[in-house]
Amino acid sequence: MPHVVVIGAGIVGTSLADELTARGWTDVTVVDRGPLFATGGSTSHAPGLVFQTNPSKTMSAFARYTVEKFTALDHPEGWSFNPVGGLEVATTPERWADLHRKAGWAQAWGIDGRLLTPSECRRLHPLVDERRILGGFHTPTDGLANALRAAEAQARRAEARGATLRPHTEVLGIVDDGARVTGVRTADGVIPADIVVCAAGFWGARLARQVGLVLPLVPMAHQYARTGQIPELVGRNTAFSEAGLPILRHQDRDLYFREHVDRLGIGSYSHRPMPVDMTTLLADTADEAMPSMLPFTEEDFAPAWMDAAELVPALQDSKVEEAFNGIFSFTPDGFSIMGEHRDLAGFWVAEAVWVTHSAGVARATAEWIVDGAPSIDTHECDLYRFEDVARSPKFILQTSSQAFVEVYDIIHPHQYRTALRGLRTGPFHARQKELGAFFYEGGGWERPAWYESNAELAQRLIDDGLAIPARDDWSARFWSPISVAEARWTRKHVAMYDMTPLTRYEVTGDGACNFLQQMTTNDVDKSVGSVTYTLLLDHTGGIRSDLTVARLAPDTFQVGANSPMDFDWLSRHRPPGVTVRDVTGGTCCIGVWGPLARDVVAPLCADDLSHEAFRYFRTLRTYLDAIPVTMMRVSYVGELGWEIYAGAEYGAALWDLLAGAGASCGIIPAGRVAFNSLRIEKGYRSWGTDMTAEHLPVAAGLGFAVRMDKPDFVGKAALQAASPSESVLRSIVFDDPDAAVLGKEPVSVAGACVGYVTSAGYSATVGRTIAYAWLPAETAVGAAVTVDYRGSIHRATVHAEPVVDPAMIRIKR
Ligand code: FAD
Ligand code: THG
Repeated sequence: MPHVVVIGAGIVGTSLADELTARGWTDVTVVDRGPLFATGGSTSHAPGLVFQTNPSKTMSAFARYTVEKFTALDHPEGWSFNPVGGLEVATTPERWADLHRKAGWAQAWGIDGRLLTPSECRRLHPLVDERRILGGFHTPTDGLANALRAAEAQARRAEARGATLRPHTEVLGIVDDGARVTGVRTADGVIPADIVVCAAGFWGARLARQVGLVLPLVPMAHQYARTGQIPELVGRNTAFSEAGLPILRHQDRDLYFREHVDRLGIGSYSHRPMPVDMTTLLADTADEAMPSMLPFTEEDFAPAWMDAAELVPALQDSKVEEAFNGIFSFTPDGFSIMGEHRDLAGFWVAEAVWVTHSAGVARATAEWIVDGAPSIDTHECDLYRFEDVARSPKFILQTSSQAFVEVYDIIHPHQYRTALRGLRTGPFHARQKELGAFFYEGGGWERPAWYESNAELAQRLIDDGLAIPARDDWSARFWSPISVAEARWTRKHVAMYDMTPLTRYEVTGDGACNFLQQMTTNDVDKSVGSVTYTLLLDHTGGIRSDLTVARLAPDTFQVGANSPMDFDWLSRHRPPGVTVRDVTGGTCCIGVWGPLARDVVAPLCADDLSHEAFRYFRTLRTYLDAIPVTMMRVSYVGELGWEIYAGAEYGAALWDLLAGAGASCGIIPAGRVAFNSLRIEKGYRSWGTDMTAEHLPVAAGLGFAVRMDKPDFVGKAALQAASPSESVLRSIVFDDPDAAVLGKEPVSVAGACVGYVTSAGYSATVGRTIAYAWLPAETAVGAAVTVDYRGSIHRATVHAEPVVDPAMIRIKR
């Protein structure tokens, strides 16, 4: 049995010890630098509010499991979870609208919740001044965790199964044999280990750096205050129950509240970000019992107190009695960090985890370690989700600070980062700026969403009858009617799309073909010049990504991928002699698509680009005019045309060449909003949004990319053993031309929630919004569904796929 050392006896480390030993891995040692269980880490004084509803399905599932697990824990001193319920109130129309969106997430992810009137809120929480609020969102299964008891109960259970707890044992270093961890070094010597899990809370980044890992987390101070006695609370609670009123969030003022018997605890995120420098913190507090507690900075709390007293008038006669600035981890995107070190086998991390998600993260980590993969999708938390650009100290600090500022803000699903922009620009950037591109950010890249230069064209099309949906304020953000015109023009004429940010790798070497055959589901061992659409599966058959694999030479492949996690997955499995190189940065790509694409490109090329000579899903190295390019006849927008790749140094010339040659055909540049709507019309999925590792290929509508007759590939055995999935990904088309959805909305049949939307786009071709939704497998084409979009109920109909061009006439001509 492998020996596991868990670093950290906070809520994460103890929960992990419990989950590992429950799976029979009982040779577990949990070490902590502090005493048990008030170790001095963040868990020691977390007030333990558990609000389960989260835009992320995975984070909500983590929280649901925490509630379920803590509820069932046994601790001699009392409850580990007190289900007082959760109440979030709105004091602005924007927040009230957003609580409707939140109610939608709750419904979609299976959390009980209801919107309440102001007086219903007051009945539930009599301290709230109902005149200040527009309404509230109540979740009866939310509540309070007693994190210290939960940690102790889980640790003791693990101990009873054979685990060892070692307080006052600081890990000073990680010991390895060059390839694998072999133990951890402490003042008392080395504790041998086959697996080491870093669950060291905000110490984690420092520890991981010793083994060459960058953990993008920032220890950040956050204010928590307890009031003196509040007369209105006297007699309501016992010392045992501590609380009976729902935990309360006043997100418009970055505040939360809980009861401590006859006092209130108030947490505030309304202050400036206070990142903590670990070098000085640990030097200053090394001898202290609670390094995670900094002195209270009263001046930061003063405005929060005024805001708190406005919502809760009972505070007006009270004051802060004890308070501190507590430290815990923030990450650039608010998600936890989970996974195994790629270059040092056996070194795992479970970091930046709230009490709320702790049991869920611990379970998924234990499954990952013991079974090889977590049972739910964890890609949002993956250790290798960060692009290089996102791993500099400056980037990590700025974006994590921003995440702190925005922790309770209303975040639009298409909202992009504003800090540290302009770091990754392709060779077309200057041209795009001249054309009035509206830039957003993705993967660190500046990406055009649409071009103002097309405004006149849009007006002309509208005058000629192109319908533009009437969008509400929310769905109109990060969207423009111009994108409808760009999409229409692509289907009628021709457009050029900047595909530079599409992640691509060069896979080379003697064993390259065998390697890709082994890693992916489709047959990629075809002739030089072939392109294959294929999937990466994990060992359970779940979809890790979808790729295009182009064979440029017998031992040279270009792989079109989705994220740094694909690079990670391929690199982990790469045999000696095969090289996987990310070539995204040094190259560029333009997609030229539309019925006139051949008219634009063929005159520039000495090779024959006719349909017969250059077939669909083929690739060719050639020249356009004098520019060396690799052309691929592939189209994510579902039109005739090519992805045209070149070295970045040729980019400016390539753009000008295509724009010039296309002028007589009316070529326009088009952006990502049009691109997204076209790919949804065509039935193409976007990995990470439409499908994840939680889904099997057939359920996601991707069975066609799996060759079960291929000798062997990762995930094949699991697919053979799999029973049919209960849900399938379907296209739905909205009845009302003005109806818009943005993703993650609950979908109901006959009034009962049966699924959720993944992605959506307004289709210029059919004049309606089309969305993907996970629905019960038995849902038939033609079935009527409803979608709850921020409280508005939109009707839609399940449509056969793809909605546009099922016969492939547009592409294969
Ligand atoms: P920790 O509890 O910090 O545990 C890490 C452990 O690792 C520590 O015990 C430390 O001593 C040990 N360690 C570190 N380095 C070493 C080493 N080299 N060798 C040995 N041991 C080591 N979350 C919620 O969900 N809801 C809330 O309402 C909430 N409110 C909060 C309020 C405050 C004021 C604070 C500070 C945090 C709050 N949090 C809340 C966040 C939550 O407390 C943390 O996210 C969570 O406790 C982190 O747990 P952990 O086990 O990862 O870390
Ligand atoms: N271009 C390239 N690589 C990529 C993408 C791309 N890799 C990542 C991502 N996008 C992959 N997604 C898709 C989805 C669908 C298609 C291509 C890439 C596609 N599908 C055809 C279909 O379903 O009809 C495939 C048909 C076939 O198997 O022959 O074209 O945009 N380079």
